[in-house]
Amino acid sequence: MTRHRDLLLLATVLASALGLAGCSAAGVPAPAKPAPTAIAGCTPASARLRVTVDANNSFRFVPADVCLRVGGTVTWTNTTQGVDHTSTDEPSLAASASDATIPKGGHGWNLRLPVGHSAHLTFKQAGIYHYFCIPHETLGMVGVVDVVG
Ligand SMILES: [Cu+2]
Repeated sequence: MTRHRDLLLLATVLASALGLAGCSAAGVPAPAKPAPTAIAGCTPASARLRVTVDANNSFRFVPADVCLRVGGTVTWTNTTQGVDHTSTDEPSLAASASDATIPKGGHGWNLRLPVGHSAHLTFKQAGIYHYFCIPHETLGMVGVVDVVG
């Protein structure tokens, strides 16, 4: 009986190892992260109506987390001297699916942010929007807008 259980355990471990090896060898992307979660402490009372996000020289959106009230506006500004950015929430353009999430009823976007330019967007649908910069997504240039009503 004990031996049978040991064999089962061994088989399970082997299957896991083979499964993992098969995934990385075939280049299959890692499973998507869990469903987007709200920004801690983001409530209608704490949410803002106007937020400016800098797209900076360090390939970051600052602030990366925005707690916005329904009907609020986010303005992205390229504050660099020579780096073009985008603000993009378009799943088909994302390297990682978890970097481009759109809540049900919401819309994605793709805003170009050349040096010295700004672009803004008004959010009418509550939910969590993960977005990224097309050329710098894999460097970690990602952000989230949590829209609460
Ligand atoms: Cu960028």
